[in-house]
Order: sequence, then structure tokens, then C-alpha cells
Amino acid sequence: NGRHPPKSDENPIVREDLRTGLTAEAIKNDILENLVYVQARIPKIATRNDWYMALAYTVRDRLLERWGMAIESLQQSSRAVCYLSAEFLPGPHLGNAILNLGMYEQTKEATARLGLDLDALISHEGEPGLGNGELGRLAACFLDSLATLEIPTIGYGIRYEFGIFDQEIHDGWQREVTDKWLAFGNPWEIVRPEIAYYVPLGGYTETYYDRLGRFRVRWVPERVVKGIAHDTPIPGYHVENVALLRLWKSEACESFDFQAFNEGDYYGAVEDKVASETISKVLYPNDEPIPGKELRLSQQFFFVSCSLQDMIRVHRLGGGVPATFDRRYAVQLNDTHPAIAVAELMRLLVDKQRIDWERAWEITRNTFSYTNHTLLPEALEKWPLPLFRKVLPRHLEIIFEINRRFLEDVRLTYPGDSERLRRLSLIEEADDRYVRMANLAAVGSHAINGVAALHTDLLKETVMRDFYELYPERFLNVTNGVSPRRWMLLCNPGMSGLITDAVGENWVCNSQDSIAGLESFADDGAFREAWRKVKQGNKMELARHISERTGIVVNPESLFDIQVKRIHEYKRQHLNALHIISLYIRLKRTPSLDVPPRTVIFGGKAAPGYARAKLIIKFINSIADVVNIDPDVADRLKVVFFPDFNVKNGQLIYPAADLSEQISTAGKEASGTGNMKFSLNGALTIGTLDGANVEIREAVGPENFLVFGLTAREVTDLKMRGYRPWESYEQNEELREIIDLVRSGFFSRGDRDLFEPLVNELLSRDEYCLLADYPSYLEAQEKAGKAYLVQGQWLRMSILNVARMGGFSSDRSIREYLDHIWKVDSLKASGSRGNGRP
Ligand code: TH1
Repeated sequence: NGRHPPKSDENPIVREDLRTGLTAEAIKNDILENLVYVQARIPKIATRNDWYMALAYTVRDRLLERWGMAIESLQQSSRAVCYLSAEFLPGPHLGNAILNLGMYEQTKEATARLGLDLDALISHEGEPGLGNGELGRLAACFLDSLATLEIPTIGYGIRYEFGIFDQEIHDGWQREVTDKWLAFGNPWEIVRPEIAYYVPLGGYTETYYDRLGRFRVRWVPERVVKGIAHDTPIPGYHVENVALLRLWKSEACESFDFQAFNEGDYYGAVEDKVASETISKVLYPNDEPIPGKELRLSQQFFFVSCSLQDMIRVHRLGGGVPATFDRRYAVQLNDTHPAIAVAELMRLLVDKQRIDWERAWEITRNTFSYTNHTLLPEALEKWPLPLFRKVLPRHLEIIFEINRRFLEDVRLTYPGDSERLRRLSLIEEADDRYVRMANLAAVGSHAINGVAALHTDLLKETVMRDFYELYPERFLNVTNGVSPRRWMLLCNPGMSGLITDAVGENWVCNSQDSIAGLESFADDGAFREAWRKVKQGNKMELARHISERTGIVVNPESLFDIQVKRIHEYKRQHLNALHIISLYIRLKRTPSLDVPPRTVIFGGKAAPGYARAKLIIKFINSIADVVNIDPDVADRLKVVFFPDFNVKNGQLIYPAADLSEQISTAGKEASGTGNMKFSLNGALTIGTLDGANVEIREAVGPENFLVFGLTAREVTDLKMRGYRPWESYEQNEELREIIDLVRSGFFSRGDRDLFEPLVNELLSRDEYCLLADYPSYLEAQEKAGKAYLVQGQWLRMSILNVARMGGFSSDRSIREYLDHIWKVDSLKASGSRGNGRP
């Protein structure tokens, strides 16, 4: 298709061209070749997995060709972006790669010639679940945008052998099943045994004088593990550039301890191997830290140390010296999980590269910037001092020294303010002492950002207030965004086709300006009808999957009311559940009630140790069990818990939504990105003024957004005054009725105790203010139902939502990071920033 013109036989590139050509015939031949020479199968007995693998290798061949160029430009670029993240959730690769390489039509034709169905092969692929939720998914959207904007980029993380667990539902309860994403091999990664680094752990430090008589510190570790690079290319959309995702797997330095082996201790000989491999074995399935887990701290240090050593090596390959490290790299810390990088870079520069402290500190601060993703106090990472010393004795010394110098400065700025000193310190001195990772990240970075406007404001007022007062110039907001490639073009081809017909194809990369052109179609009857048909088709597709996976038959004509995200009390899935009970009672009492039929769909995983979140899943399923078989509400109300919500299922779910539930307690959800995915796929939002909801509402217009509930400030005020949730219960008859119904055991086969922990929390404390927000939530839900009955108006609002959401592309977020934080140029720009110092 023009990209690969045929070349003459003498041309050495011809062979390569045959391998990676983009005509249907070339693709077909490569699939067959890979089937035989990589999969070792002949077509006659090939399984679907064999064909999938053969196709994946075929697409990979075409990616690798671009990769070579990307590596070269990485080495030649003046400054590269390194995104350090303990989590990445890239989702299935095949469909995305085919789309971004612009080879969908040819591949469809090639597979058809082989008697294969391309879409079936694409949906055969599982996904690398190397993250918990939005934080990891955001990292993946950012790599997509960085690649598309042609920025030299490396994402650094951990190659967990077991990612986030698979969720099964048994008798309404969540059951965790080990994720085996590597069981059939991973065609997307290249193992690079020659790119490996040693990572010391434990032990002690000692001082000595070097040959020049200088006083030095040496770390004598207890053990050393090896990190091996596993690379995955992340293609940009319709550009030659690919971003590099480099994940580290831990291994023992020597597979065998030969001394132990020779002494006859066979088990002892492999013990070290087992312990070393444990580090990258499994992702912690929590969206908040579990303090005191030595393995978690080891994981963080392991991937950070490998990544920084790798950056230094690549820099040196390009002729750079350590003293110019900061001109070569902009390193983003995705939350505090990689914050140990601040101390590790200091160690590498001071202990290893012999750079003096002041200069090393300048380099460090120029290099790093830090993104905060949560205000929840329980999610702020801190490590008990004894544990920290045990794992990273040298880093503790370095942190003490950073802290000593830092507090000295603070003392000069705020003489006599010892309370402030105590709050700013990198060390918490309570009964027990802790290392505060957010403080370390803040001191060691030149920029600190929140992920939505409200979140950044609250960050400056609450958890980082003292830092904001000290360094106001370091703070800024970068509202999250999502990739329009994966979250529109790939997952919603029908709607994407309509948009392209209306405004041209520019919107895929230039959403903000181009997609606004859709607005003029909102009142076009024929366009609305086409829009409705697409949504209807998406809903039928989801309905098919729901019936396959849960046995529940839902009506695709009904209002699809969807809440998918991690299960957490602050996200208030149980508020949604209370609304279902209200609706159920109302429908039973008043069969003539003028409301549209509704299907309420939930999805999301609960942290395995979070009992109340697991009980919320059981609660939803118990309500479903009662409602779904009640003939009085048949066809008018259905409740579904869609098991195992992940990226792949998300691609099915977002395009099928009419109503998006974004109902967290105001002030608790930092940003949310699911809210953006829904709205970009034509759903209306019912939501609180929390996180990015605030900005989404402004963008789409308040008349196209169903807002309810207390504001963040009202929540704070209410708590200050003393919130008494039982008063809501006593004063609101409908609320009393539904809560009494739950307590009576109506949804639990007479068991009055089952949901007591939930009800009890709501009536006594109600930390997340469900009862306070209940009346206005109900009102907004009624409004949503009424609006849905006027289909033309609903479609209009749906189209306007999409037309006005262009600003929530991750391309926009990345441009802001580039301009205000990273100061990195695109490969295609004639870099005015050149070697510009940050
Ligand atoms: C999430 C936030 O909850 C969400 O609001 C935000 O959109 C997303 O990050 C991306 O910015 C977080 N995920 C995690 C995961 C861990 C620890 C803290 C957070 S905050 C493990």
C-alpha cells in the first residue's frame, strides 16, 4: 500500500521486504511461514491458537522493522522520556498493532484467503494484566500517545510472572484464580539476556578511603539478584515510531550455588534461585499499599535500579557522561511506587560515578518529576525504618543525608517552626519511625502534578500543603486522558466510522479540534438514526457476552446503566445497588410507572484482602438473584455482575453503555479515566463533582451531564459539623424501607447477618456519605430515566458528549507533560529545544 514499493532483485532490502510487506499476499505468506517455522505446525492440524500465534508473529515482524529505527532515534535524540511505573496494563496487542500499523484491510483479506476469521483471531488473545486498574492503564495510554507523537520513549516496569488475578463468581462471591498470561508463550516480547543488571539487596555499609585518600562508603549487600530485560514494542498510530516497553524479570546471578552443590546440599544449591525469582513473581493485587511487605519494597527497588542502570548504559553508548544524565532523560515517577529512584540515582552518581553530592543532587532534581494519583491517607506509602534499613541500608543513609540538607533549608525559610519541620521531614517520627515516599518524591523532583484540576487543588490544600507553600512553582495539574485509538477506533468501529464520515479521519490523532465538527450533526435526523443503530449493535454484542458468561438474558432495548471499576467503598457501588432496590420496590408497587426498562451492569475486582469490597460484590449478586427472576419486573429491570473486568472486557463494555456511573464521594477519586472512556463512546454520565467529572461536565455542558451529590467542600463541612447518617435513615421513608428490606434478609434467603457489616457501617459512620447523597442520586436517576424516554433528545446529548470530549485524549495530556514538565521534542520537530537543559 505504497509504504513498501517493490524493489529490484539486486536490492539487499528485497528479502526484508518480502518478510514485512504489507500486501495481503505478503501477509498471507508470512502467516504460513510463521505457522511452520515458529509454531512448528502445518495448516491441516493447526489450532486457533497456532493461527493466532502465526498471525501475531507476522504483525510483530512488521513492528520490529520499525523498532530498529526507533532504537536508533532514541540514541540520537537529545532527550528521551522514561516512564517509571510498577504497573502497565497494555491490553491485548494484536488488534491494536494491526490498527496502528494501518494493515487491517490487508490482514483481513490475508486471513480470509487462509479460511480464517481475523476478528476471531484478535479476540482469541488474552492480555498482560500487569496492573490493578487505572494507574496501570493510564501508563499504557501514555505510551500509546508518546509513540504516536513520535517522542523517544521507554516505559520501565516489572515483568510479573503472574499479573492481576482472574475473577470468577461463585454463588455470588468473588473467587481469585491465578493469572497465567504466559502459559502459551508471549509472542510480543523479545527477551534480551545480554541486557541484564545486578541489583544488590540487604547487608550493611562500611566506610573506607579510596586510592586518592577520599572518604567513601561501600555497600556490602547480603545478596545480589539479576534483572533481565524483556522488551515489547508499542506502536504509534500511522507513524514509523514505536515506544519501547522494557520490563525486568528477576533471576539468580548463578543458577546453582556450586559450593553448596558440591557439599551435597542439592536443595540449598537452588534456594538462591528460588528466592531471586520471587521478586518479579507476582503483582500485589491491591490498589493501596500494604505496609511492611518486604517483597514489595524489593520489587520497587529492583525495577528502579535496573532501569536507572540501563539509562546510564544507553547514555554512555551515545557518548554521554554521567554528569549530563539530566539532559538525556526526563524521568516520570508514576506515583510513589518508583520513588526510591531518587535515592538510587544519588547512590549511582555519588558512590559509583564519584560525582560530588551537590552536583548529583542537581542532576537528580532535574531528572525526576512526580505524579500523585491519590489523596486517600491510607494509600500514602511509607516504610517502617527497620524494614527499610534491612533491605536498603545504603539508601537509608542517603535519605538521611537528603533530609538533613533539606530540613536545614526549611529551617532557614521558617525559623522556629518545628511543627512544619516535623511534617515536611522525609522521616515520620511517631511511636514508630517511617520513610515517607511521597516526601522523598517531592523533594527529589522539579515538578509535582495531580491528575485532574480538583485533585491538584486538593493536593495543594491537604496532603502536600507544606510542600506547596515551600515550592509553589513545582506544582501543576495535568488532567488524565485516554487513547482514542484503543478506546474509540479499536473498540467501537461502528461509531468511529460515523465520526470519520462526518468530520474526516483526523480526529484519531487530533481529537480536540477535529471531533468538535460532530456537533453540527447532533440535530441531523439521519445521523442520529445511524448513531442509534451503532449503539444498538454494540448493546446486542454485549448482551450476547452477558448471556454467555452469566446466563442472564438482557433486553438490548433497555437503558444500559453501567458501573465498571475496582470495587471500593469510596467508589460507592453499593449506592448504585441501593438505587436498584428503590427502583425494584417502586416497580412492584406501581406497575404503571413511566420509566424505561433498565439493565444495571457492574464489573470490577476487589482486593483479595478487602472483605467489605467482596461483600459488596455478593450484595450486588444477591440483589440480582431476586430481581432477575421476579416476573413482576421481568423485562423492566435486570441486574448483571459481569465477571473479570479487564481491558479486553472493557473494550466490549464501554461502547455499549447508555449511562455511565461515576458516583464516588466528592474529593476521593483523583481523576478517573473510565468516566472519559464512557463519554467518548456516547454514554451520558451520572456523577458527582469529583475528579475529572468536573472537567467532563464543563466540556460537554451541564445540560448533557447528570450531576448530583455533595461537593468536596460540602463533604468536609458536613464531617466537621458532625455527620449523623442515621438521621437520614430516620427522616427518609424510602431509604428506611430499602435498608430495612436488606436487614430483613430479603436478599439473603432470610439470613439477617450477611449484609450487617455493610448496613451497620452506613448507619453508624457512613464514611463515604452514601446516605447523605442518596436523595439527590435518586433524583438524578429519575431524570436519567425520563430523558432516555425521549430518544431523539437522548441521542442528541450522546452525540454532543462525543463531540465535546476531544480534550480528554491522552495525546493532550502528553503534550502538556512535554511542554511543561519534560521539555522533550518530537522526533519530527526541528528541535528548537535542542540539548536544552530542563
Ligand atoms: C488511580 C486513581 O484512583 C484514579 O482516580 C486515577 O484516575 C488513576 O489512578 C490514574 O491517575 C490510582 N490507582 C492506584 C493504584 C495504586 C496505588 C494508588 C493508586 S491511585 C497501587
